[in-house]
Formats: sequence, C-alpha cells, structure tokens
Amino acid sequence: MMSDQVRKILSYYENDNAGVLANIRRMLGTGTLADTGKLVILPVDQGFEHGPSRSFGPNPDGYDPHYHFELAIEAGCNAYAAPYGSLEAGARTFAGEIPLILKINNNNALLSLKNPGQSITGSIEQALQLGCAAIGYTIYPGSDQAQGMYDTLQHLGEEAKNAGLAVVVWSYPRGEQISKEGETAVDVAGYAAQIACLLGAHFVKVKLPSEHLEQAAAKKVFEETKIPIATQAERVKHVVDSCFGGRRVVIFSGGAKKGADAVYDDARAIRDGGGNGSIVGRNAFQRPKKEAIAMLQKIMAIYKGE
Ligand code: FBP
Repeated sequence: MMSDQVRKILSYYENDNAGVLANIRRMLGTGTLADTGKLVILPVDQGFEHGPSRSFGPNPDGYDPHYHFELAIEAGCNAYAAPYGSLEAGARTFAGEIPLILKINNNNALLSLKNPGQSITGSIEQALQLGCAAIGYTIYPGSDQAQGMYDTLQHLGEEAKNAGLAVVVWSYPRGEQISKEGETAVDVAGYAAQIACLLGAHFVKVKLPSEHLEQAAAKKVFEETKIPIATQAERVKHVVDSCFGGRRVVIFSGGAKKGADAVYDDARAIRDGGGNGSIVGRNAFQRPKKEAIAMLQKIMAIYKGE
C-alpha cells in the first residue's frame, strides 16, 4: 500500500510514464526510510572525482566495489549511486537488492580547470542492462562548459525518461566567475537547484548552502524581501522553494568527512527546512563499516523524527 507521502511526491511528476514513476517509487519504497518520502542515498563516485587514495585510503575496505553495495544494503539506504565500472563489478552478486543509480558523467582531479566539465562515462543502455532505477548526471552551473552540459542532459534525460528511468541531477556551481565561497552561497545554491529542476530532474542534489550571498542582484532581493537565511534550516527551505516550491525531491550532499555531530546537525536542518534527505558518501564509506551503518541509521532516525 502506497503511503500518502509517496503518493503526493509521485503526483508532482505530471508528465512521466509508468516506468519512470515505478522507478521513483522503487527508490522511495526501499530501505529504512521506505514510504516516508525521505531518502538516504550512498554515492560512491569519489574514486573518479578525487582518486582512489583520497577516497578509500581512510578505510581501505572501500577499494572493493562490493563493499559499497553491502554498506548501502546493510545500512538500509534507498539507493546506491556509482559509475559504470563499480556497478558492473557487483552487478550479479547484488542484482535486485537495492535500487541503483548509474552516475553517467564524471570529472577527475588529475586536471584542474577554472571552468570544469565532465565526460560522459555511461549510457542509458548500460543503466537498463544493469537494472538501474535512475541515471545520475552532474552539471556545473557557472562553468563556461555548463551550456554544453545542459545540452547533453537535455538529450540524455529525454532518452532516460523514454526508457522509464528516473533522472537525478547533481548541481554543483563552479567556474571562474564564481568565488570559492560563492560555490555554496545560498543564492547560488537556489539558482543551481532551480536550473536542475528546469532541466527535468526528478531528484536534485546540491551541497548545503552557507549564509553567503554571491550575486549582487540576488543579494539585493534577499535583503529587500527579507528571505530568511540565518539558520541552516532556513537556507534549506530556500533551496526547497527553488525546487518548484517543493514539487521536486531535493537531497543534500555530505561533503568531506567530519565529526558525527556535525553530520547529524546537517540532517536535522535538512529535515526542518523541508528537504527530502541526504546523499552521504565520504562521511559514510570513510568510516569503519559498523560506525558508518550506525551513523546512517541515526540520520534515518532523524528523518523519521525519532
Ligand atoms: P560526498 O558525500 O562524499 O560529498 O559525496 C557527494 C558527491 O556529490 C559525490 O557524488 C562526488 O564525488 C563529490 O561529492 C564531488 O564533490 P566535489 O566535486 O565538490 O569534489
């Protein structure tokens, strides 16, 4: 029986076919948070994005792709997101155990560009063949490569939806006209989330925003209309508002490994601001498995209001 929360979320996607809705339902209906309308997803593409030693050195069990499937399943996550090679490496062993998101583009830290882009590293056919529920695609609003990334997302998103797959967009502002602080500025975060929604994302993933306001024109409006941004929960609410007033699922990423209390504070702010959950990578897989599972379960308990 579908819960009211899930029914409401599915009602937001007014132009999607049954396959897409079934896959969104699969993600919302799996794990400890099944049917709550909240999600905790494990993303492991850091081997590509940051390199293997930076990613898995702190907990060498993570060099084995099977480890991340097990972590996501044992912790009761809603889904596991990773690039093609990692999903392929556990495809048979874990077939049907947890909804998968094929991360379909990636960047690497061996080349540092002021205006970064990503390469296409997977395909819709691969996602279907692996039994995935969704594709995951990163955009870098602010990069001079962003226009091309939007073009590609438009095409791949359309192809994915026609094939019955959901679309998850990682929206990470960066580029030479955005300051380091500006990458997580609350005005920029809202803008990045809005662009992802306008490009047809079902689920949007952004970093938690800071109180900084980057763009003068936006700053003026924040100040004149007194958009509240003093607390993390208020800033989450601004991002939720920017996601079609809550008509799209928005989840927030965990960032570099930090203390457990800070991770729980983030989850409380996401819950109180009306966000749909977390996508926690390094804070999970860089801890020993038992500790990581306990942390993910506590995050889930926070979302359940326990
Ligand atoms: P974390 O929880 O480890 O931050 O993972 C979230 C994530 O989006 C990963 O999917 C990705 O590899 C990483 O952040 C990219 O972060 P950045 O581009 O800022 O280094």
